[in-house]
Amino acid sequence: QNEQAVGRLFDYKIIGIDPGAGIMKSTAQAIQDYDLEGWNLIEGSSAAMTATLDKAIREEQPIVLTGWTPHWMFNKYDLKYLEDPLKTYGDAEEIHTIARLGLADDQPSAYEFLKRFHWSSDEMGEIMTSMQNGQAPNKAAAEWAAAHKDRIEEWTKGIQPVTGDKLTLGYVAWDSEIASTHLLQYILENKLGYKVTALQVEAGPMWTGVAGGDIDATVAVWLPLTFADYWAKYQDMVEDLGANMTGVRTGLVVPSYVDIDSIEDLKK
Ligand code: PBE
Repeated sequence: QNEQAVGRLFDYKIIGIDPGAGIMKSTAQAIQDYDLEGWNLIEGSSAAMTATLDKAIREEQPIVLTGWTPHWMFNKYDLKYLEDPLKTYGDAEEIHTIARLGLADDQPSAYEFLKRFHWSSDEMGEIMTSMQNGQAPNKAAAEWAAAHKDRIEEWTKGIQPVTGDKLTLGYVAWDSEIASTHLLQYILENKLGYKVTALQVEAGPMWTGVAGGDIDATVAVWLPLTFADYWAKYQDMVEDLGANMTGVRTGLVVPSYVDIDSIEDLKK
């Protein structure tokens, strides 16, 4: 490979997350679409990726990684999305809530609450930032709930509480979904009387869990693009309760000091 090539600066590596994530699939597609010959997409986890990012930034090294918004990393570091002229990462995405078939009949209170639940990326960002500052997810969620009683009231008003019924929420350990799932757990337990298991799984088992009925619901479904494959496969086996957040985004991200603006530039 050419000594001057841009890819060399980055060691031909895109730092990714868990292999089941939709963004890993979009990024494999981006490598094809943008003809990024010789580039490797590195698998890992959200936590490993942000640790690698932190180190690169401290050393002011070039790095390119899979990124999504909302995410605390955009508050903590000076980062930018690379332009995506081929729209491999689609346009704005939404985060949907899906439930297992039959939840509406079996657990109408949880179902109604999940259907109503809809918030903004700024609101989610407050929980993520508190987690990032070292607060445990359940504590961060409880604090957020205490500070936003009006929102909790909107989401739960008139819903009949239950007495200790069990409910399982599935999620993947992406920072955004850790935040949302723990908030839901908090509200379902403290306002609606459920006993909630927040089950951390990989993306594939999250979908098969809801489709098979072992998981009651998840708030971690990025559509239309990020989870297009899983959606195509499982849409008839789950119920879509609609978007819980709109205007979210995925793509490739670099620190602002990296002198590149578009995914196309990676090929140079
Ligand atoms: N994400 C965050 C996920 C969905 C939530 C963008 C990393 C993904 O499947 O890629």
